[in-house]
Amino acid sequence: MPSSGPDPRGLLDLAVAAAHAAGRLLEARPDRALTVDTKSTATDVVTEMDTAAERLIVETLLTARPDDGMLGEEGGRRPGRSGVRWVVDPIDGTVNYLYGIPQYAVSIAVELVSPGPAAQHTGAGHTGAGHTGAGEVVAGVVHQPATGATYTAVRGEGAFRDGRRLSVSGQGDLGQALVATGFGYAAGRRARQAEVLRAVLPRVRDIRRFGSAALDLCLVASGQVDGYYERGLQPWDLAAGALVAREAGARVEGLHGGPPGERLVLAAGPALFAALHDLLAPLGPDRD
Ligand code: LIP
Repeated sequence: MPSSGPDPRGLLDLAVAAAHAAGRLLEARPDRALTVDTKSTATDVVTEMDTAAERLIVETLLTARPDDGMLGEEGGRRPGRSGVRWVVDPIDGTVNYLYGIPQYAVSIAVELVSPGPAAQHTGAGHTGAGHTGAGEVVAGVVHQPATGATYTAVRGEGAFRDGRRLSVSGQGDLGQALVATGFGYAAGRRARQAEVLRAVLPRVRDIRRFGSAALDLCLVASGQVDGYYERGLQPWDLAAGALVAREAGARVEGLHGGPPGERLVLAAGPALFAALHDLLAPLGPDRD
């Protein structure tokens, strides 16, 4: 990062403040049925609280840094002029939130982008480990409002939960590995993902499907799951949690050395990564 660039630690402090403010809003949900819309399918939902939380996060970030770019899941998108872009998922695990299940998170990552056309890029999709199509993620926070847990990372400076350093598991035996995964919203993709799962399940200790990619990646970072894979993640699901996992010692990649992204995200400690990759690769987990 150019020495003249903004200090990632200061950017992280701002991200944590915005995530905590959104967490307080989300935990103070109204005592009535939430207004719910759908997106890609009838089960891909966005609630009024997703929208309100993103609005609060964007307002907090841009009040402090008005020239920054923004890529938010619920439409908070704008190019920037500062060389800094925020990647925001106001509720990762929206279905869990809707059902009152505490496994949901606020995910905010910040990337440094090269000024010029790339800085205008607001597309989804990762182009490399730590990149989100326009720059490199240098800091991130994943906050679980229901428990208060706050996962943080600055590139090159380790990963933490509530200030305590995290480290991935040393599990190297596939048959003893606890592996998290997730499923898409489209029936055809879910059927394909079930085929992959059918082949994986007998080969590992067990599977966990918690419902939040950002928290799944943080559980890899803390060693509370040994590995994670999922197809269909967007940059806002992935950006902060991938940095936390990598800074805790995980490999976070696609297949065959490719970058993590919508096609597939695979995360595990170095002792397990190759075995989990070689189990998955022939199954075509990156194809519908
Ligand atoms: C969710 C992901 C999760 C995936 C869900 C959903 P959202 O993100 O975090 O890993 O399995 O299908 O995509 O939609 O709650 O922000």
